[in-house]
Amino acid sequence: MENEILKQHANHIRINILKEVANANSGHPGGSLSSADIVTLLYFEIMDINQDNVRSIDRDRFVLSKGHVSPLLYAVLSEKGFIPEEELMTFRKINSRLQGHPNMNLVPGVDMSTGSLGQGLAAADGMAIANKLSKNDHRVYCLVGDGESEEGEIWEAAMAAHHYKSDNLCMILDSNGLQIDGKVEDVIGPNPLDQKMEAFGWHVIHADGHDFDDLRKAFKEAENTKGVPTCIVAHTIKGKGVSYMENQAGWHGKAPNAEQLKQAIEELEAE
Ligand SMILES: Cc1ncc(C[n+]2csc(CCOP(=O)(O)OP(=O)(O)O)c2C)c(N)n1
Repeated sequence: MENEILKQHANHIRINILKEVANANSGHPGGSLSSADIVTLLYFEIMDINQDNVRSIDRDRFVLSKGHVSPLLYAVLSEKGFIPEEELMTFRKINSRLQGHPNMNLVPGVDMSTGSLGQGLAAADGMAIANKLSKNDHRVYCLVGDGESEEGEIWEAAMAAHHYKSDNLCMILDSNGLQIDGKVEDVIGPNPLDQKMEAFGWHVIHADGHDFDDLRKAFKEAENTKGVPTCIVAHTIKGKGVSYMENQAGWHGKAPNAEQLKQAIEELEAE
C-alpha cells in the first residue's frame, strides 16, 4: 500500500483515538498515538487479516500486550470495517463491548484480553507454538511497551520464545521512553533493551516507529529470520501527531477537553 494512503488511515485512526478518549473522558491517548503508525501498517499491509478471515484461526494474529492503548486497537478495527465506527463512541461506557482494556470474547479482531501488563507476550508465545504444532504458517505479532518491559513475565516469555524457536513470532517494542508518570529510566531503567533481547537469543532490529518504509523493511527482515524470534525496537514519540501531547508523560492516561480535542483534530487534519 502507498505510504500516502497509510498516512491517511493513521491520521483518521489518531483522530478517532482522541474522540474515543474525549467522549469517555478517560483512557490512554499518549501510548495509543505512539503506536498508531506501527499498528496501521500491520493491519493494512503486513498482516493477513480481512473481513473474510477475521473470525477464523487461519490468519495472522495481533496481541496488544500494552492493553491500555485499546482506543488504538478499536480505532484500527473500525478502520478495517470489523466494528462500526459509531460504536467507538461507546468506549468505556457501561455495557459497551469496547471496555478500557480489550476483551477477546466480545470484539471481533481482539486476539487476547490484555491490560494487566506483561501477560500478552506469553499469550503470543502460546499462539506461535500452537501454529507450529498445527502446521499453520500464519504469524503472530505482539506489541509491548518499554514501561511494560519492566514486568518479569516479559522475560520469561522472551526466554520461552527462544527455547521453542518461535521464528513465527515478532515482538514490536514501542520505545517511547515514557511510562505512566515519567521516564522509564527513572522508574526501573530497562535499557539497553536491544542487548537484553539479544542476550535472550532474539534477532533484534531497530526501526523508526513513525516511518513506514523503515518499519516495512523491519517486518520483512523479521519474516525472513529463521530459527529465532524477532524483536523490532521501534523508536517512537509518545503522543505523536498532537503538538501539546508529544513527549509529555502527563498525557499517558488523561482525556483532552473539548477545546484541546478541537486543536488536536485541526492539527491532524492539516497533516
Ligand atoms: C501489571 C500492571 N501494573 C501496572 C499497570 C498500570 N499501568 C498502566 S499503563 C502503565 C505504564 C506502561 O508504560 P508503557 O508500557 O511504556 O506504555 P506506553 O508508554 O507505551 O503507553 C502502567 C504502569 C498495569 N496496567 N498492569
